[in-house]
Amino acid sequence: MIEVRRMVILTGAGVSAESGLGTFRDKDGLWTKYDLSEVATPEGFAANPHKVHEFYNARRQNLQQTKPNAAHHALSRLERYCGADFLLVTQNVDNLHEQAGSRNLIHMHGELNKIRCQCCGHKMPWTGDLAVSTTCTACAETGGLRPHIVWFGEMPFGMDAITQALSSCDLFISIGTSGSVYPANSFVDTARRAGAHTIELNLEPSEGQSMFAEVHYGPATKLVPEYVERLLGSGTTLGNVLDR
Ligand code: BV8
Repeated sequence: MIEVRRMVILTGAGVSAESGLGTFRDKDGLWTKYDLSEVATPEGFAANPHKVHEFYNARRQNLQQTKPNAAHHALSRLERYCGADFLLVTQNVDNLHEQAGSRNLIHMHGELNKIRCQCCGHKMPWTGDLAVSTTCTACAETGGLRPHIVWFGEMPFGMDAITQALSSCDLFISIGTSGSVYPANSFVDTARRAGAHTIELNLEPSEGQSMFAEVHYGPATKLVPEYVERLLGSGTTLGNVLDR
C-alpha cells in the first residue's frame, strides 16, 4: 500500500494518437516521413525556414479540428479529484490536455498554438499559418518569428519545476511515450530514486520498460480511464492509498 500525496504524470504522443494526431516513431509516424534534423532543429530552421514553417503549419491546421479523447478527460478528472499534489508534464505540443480541463500542466517541448519572435522575444498565441514574411505584432520585425517549440538540441521548458516535483513524488505514471527522447526518458529514474511507485501505461513496451515497477499495455483511451478509476476509487480525503 502506498500513500499518494504527490503524483507526476508524463504523457507523450500516444495519449493523443486516438484523437487522430500522429505519433513520431510508430509505423507511419512523423519521423518516418520527415528528417527530424531538417524540421525539428535550430539548424534545420536556419537552413530552410520555409520548410519548417510548412511542417508546423500543417500540424497546427490539423490540430484545430482535433478533440481530446477519454484519456485526456480521465487525467483532467484525476487532477480535480485526486486529493494530492498533481503535476502533468507533457512532451506533446498539442492543446488537448487543456481542452480536456487539465490545469497544472507543463509543455516541456513547447506548444503548437504559440509562436515567438527571435528579435524581441515576444510570445503570442497563433493558430494560423506562419511564414518568413510574417511580421511580429510587437516589434514589427519580419523574418524573426518561429514556432514556440523546443527543437532537438534546445533546452526543454520547466525543467526546474519538473525535477523538483519528480524528486518529491510518490507516484509517477508515464503514458503514451516511447521513452526515446532525453530528458523526458530520464524522469522515471529520478522518480524511482525518490522512492516513488512508477507505472507505464502504453500501447507496447517502451525503451524504458524495465525501469517501471508496474506496467500495463493497451490503448490509452481504455487503460487511462481504468487506472484513474482505480486511483480515485481507492481514494481517501488526504491523498490516495494505492494497492501495488
Ligand atoms: C536537450 C518538439 C539538453 C518537436 C520534441 C544521443 C543519445 C541520447 C540523447 C541525445 C543524443 N543526441 C542528442 C540527444 C538529446 C536529444 C534526444 O533525446 N534525441 C533523441 C532523438 C536521441 N534531446 C534533446 O535535444 C532535448 N534537449 O537534451 O537539451 C538539456 C536537457 C536537460 C537539461 C539541460 C540540458 C530536446 C528534445 C525535444 C525535441 N522536441 N518535440 C515537435 O513536436 O515537432 S521531441 C519528439 O519526441 C516529439 O515531439 C515527442 O514529444 C518526443 C517523444 O516522442 P513520444 O511522445 O514518445 O512519441 P513516439 O512516437 O516516440 O512514441 C509514441 C508512443 O506512444 C509509442 O511508445 C507507442 O507505443 C505509444 N502509443 C501509440 N498509440 C498509442 C500509444 N500508447 C497508448 N495508446 C495509444 N493509442
